[in-house]
Amino acid sequence: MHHLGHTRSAHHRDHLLHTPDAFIRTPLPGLEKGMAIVHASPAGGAGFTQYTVELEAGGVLAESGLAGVQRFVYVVYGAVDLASDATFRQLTADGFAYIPPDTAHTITANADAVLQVIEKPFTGVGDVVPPRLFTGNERAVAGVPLAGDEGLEVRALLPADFAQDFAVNTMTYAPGAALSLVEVHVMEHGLMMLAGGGIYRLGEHWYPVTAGDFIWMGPYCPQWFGALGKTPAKYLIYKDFNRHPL
Ligand code: UGY
Ligand code: MN
Repeated sequence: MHHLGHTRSAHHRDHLLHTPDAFIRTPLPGLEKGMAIVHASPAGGAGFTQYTVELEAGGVLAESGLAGVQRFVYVVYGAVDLASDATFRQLTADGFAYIPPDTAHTITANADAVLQVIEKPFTGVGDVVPPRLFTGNERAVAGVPLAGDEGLEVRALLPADFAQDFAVNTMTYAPGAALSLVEVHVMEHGLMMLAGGGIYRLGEHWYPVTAGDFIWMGPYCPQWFGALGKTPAKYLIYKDFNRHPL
């Protein structure tokens, strides 16, 4: 059906709301039998990339070939096999992998699969080296209440370690739960709504959001979320972390 010139997407200097009605699918080097929907990129003001990859059965995502770039992969739907020289792991729904820079690998779908992919150049500090490849599943990560709020659980998918120059968490809001303040911070965010919905405040705008929507928040973008509806709202959220801002 035609959208008659309307979209829920919005693009401002300090934030992007990217909704499925505006998604454009593109090929990418290293991607076979699959398409990418690029959400966040340096072209849009971000210091990282985040994109959705939709794979058919037998589809493969291989390394980007970009030197010094680390990758984080989260399985939104389906299952994939991650293979590198040293590793072979199956990742099922809510499974994830951290892949260090310059690591040849393939991610192969057994059946239709949907991934979130985040890439960031590794920022060294002192003699810190990037972490080794590791995998996990979000369902096995213990939730921690945010600031004592039992209605809002955070699951940290990456270890708290200065080797890690970014963080990826899930945040799960009980119906009616909300951030206790409007956050303003130097870190930027890439956010994919995984379930439920609510209202996201970004800068001076308030947006209804739902599963499948993506948000980029630039540094200092005022941000607040309140969950609406009868089921929990959940999102996957990236931030640059653990490095001096200068
Ligand atoms: O980690 C965060 O900064 C997170 N609380 N931000 C957000 O949910 N918009
Ligand atoms: Mn934040």
